[in-house]
Amino acid sequence: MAGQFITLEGGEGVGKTTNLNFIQELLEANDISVLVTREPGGTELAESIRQLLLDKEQEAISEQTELLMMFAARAQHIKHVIQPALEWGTWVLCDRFTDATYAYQGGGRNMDVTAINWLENFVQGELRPDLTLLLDAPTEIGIKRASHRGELDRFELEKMEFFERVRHAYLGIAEAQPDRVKVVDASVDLEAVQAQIKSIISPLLKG
Ligand code: T5A
Repeated sequence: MAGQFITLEGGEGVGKTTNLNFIQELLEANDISVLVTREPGGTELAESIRQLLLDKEQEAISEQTELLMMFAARAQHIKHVIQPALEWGTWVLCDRFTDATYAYQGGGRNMDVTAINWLENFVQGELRPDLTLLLDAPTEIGIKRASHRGELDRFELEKMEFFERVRHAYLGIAEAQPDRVKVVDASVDLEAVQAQIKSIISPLLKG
């Protein structure tokens, strides 16, 4: 049986990485083999692209370049990591995927969504996540949490309005695709966030 493809999404610092570990433990406790990965990244080449994308010290990256770099990294990641794992029956838990492109490049940067849609079909074929957890919190909360971790990257230096557009775009995706995208209130304490996540994941474990 093919593995399930689960993605975690949300604005900066909402707690994706923290909760990814929690979900991994939940699945492994149920004898499910899980591969944890992230975007942009997940292969050596894609991680190099990630470094370029997050680096704030280099020449300015145009919006088109940024979009193509996201999908170049994704193409590599799908071909060499995600697809083989799913075919093998391993579940894939991914920190961000194409919803992030719709939210950041589409929402944040106001890029044409038809271009993103074309690239999604070109790079992914029919591959889409089976389940997406959208960790949602007011923008200020996420930025505050992220800034406690140290130096900010190229995206984290964007203005507040940018992150508001990102959040709005994410919530729009969740509204349009309620079967796939489940919204988790990430503004509450970690224990309460994880209780919500557990109630979403548990039915999958029974299946
Ligand atoms: N990007 C990515 C695009 O523009 N387009 C794309 O297509 C893709 C795939 C990648 C950047 O690339 C952009 C988006 C991003 O800007 P990233 O590292 O994936 O960067 O994204 P970040 O949001 O920067 O990831 P972070 O690691 O910063 O945030 P997380 O993972 O959401 O947050 P986490 O778990 O590290 O938690 C942050 C802090 O908050 C605490 C944690 O302990 C930690 O200290 N915390 C809580 N505190 C209180 N209550 C809770 N409920 C808490 N949950 C976590």
